[in-house]
Amino acid sequence: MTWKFWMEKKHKSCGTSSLVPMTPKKPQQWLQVVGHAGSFHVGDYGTLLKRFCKREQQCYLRLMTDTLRPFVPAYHGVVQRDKQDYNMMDNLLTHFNTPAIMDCKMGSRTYLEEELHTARERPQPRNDMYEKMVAVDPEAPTAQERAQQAVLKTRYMQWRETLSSTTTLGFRVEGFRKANEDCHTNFKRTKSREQVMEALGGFVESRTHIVWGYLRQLKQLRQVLEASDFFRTHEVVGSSLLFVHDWTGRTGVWMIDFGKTVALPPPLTLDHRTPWVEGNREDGYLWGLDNLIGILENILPLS
Ligand code: I3P
Repeated sequence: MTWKFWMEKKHKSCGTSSLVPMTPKKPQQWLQVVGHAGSFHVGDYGTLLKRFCKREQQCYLRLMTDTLRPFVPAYHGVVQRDKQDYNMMDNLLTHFNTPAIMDCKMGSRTYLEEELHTARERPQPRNDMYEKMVAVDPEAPTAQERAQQAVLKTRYMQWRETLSSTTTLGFRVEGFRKANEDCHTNFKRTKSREQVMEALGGFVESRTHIVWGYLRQLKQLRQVLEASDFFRTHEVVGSSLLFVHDWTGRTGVWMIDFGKTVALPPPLTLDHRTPWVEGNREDGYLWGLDNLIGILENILPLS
């Protein structure tokens, strides 16, 4: 589940949680980039409520005891609002002043192997995805898809992957919003290294110290990922890196969106760099992170 830009003032959350951070109570905002609108609410005490997903909850529970903990929003349990369950986590924007945010979807694949099996066993072509496809490229559907006016989700996801940099670089820019500006989400065709560099450059606006800040944090993250038990034992698909900075020069990078992150059957583990072939469950996450770091380094002026 990724994000779409929206902004919301603080709401009163109902339900309870055993762990509430003791940050001062002040009006909060949340900015969402691309994805399922209505999935988020701003909670009290610097928290964010995200529509409940069991798989995501399981990941957060495990991540809270993993070395990756500093790189994910702190998880505070399940709360209910208007009869809907939500996972409650830290609002990552709380400590920023009019932040700029960017969402990069990580990995060389954006659908789970199990989604591929389901699509074969019980194919359910979707009209909404057909419409999204022809809106970008009227020539993309096959004759059969055109006749059905529908495409399978896995086919749509694969098409999105090859149209963007997901297949060739192992990550893609989903969208960003600079401080006090409209959102930029027109990156479906941002594919080449040069195009991606231009998109990232547009987000950081030649602010070298911001790029240095992100690079330092991404390299720390890579080191921690390479040693993390959680990461070694999970297929991480459709997960994003959230980049946040503000005019004070503060930067932050966090892993978010674990709705399609799945524990592997022991003793299977992944290195997250080996190319995916069906059955090996590899997701290309670290390969994508290597490329992202390399491209950000190229944005810096030669010294
Ligand atoms: C959506 C995007 C989301 C995916 C969603 C797609 O396409 O790939 O990641 O949700 O599937 O529609 P787009 O970015 O082109 O709008 P999941 O990652 O949760 O599968 P959905 O429509 O089934 O929610």
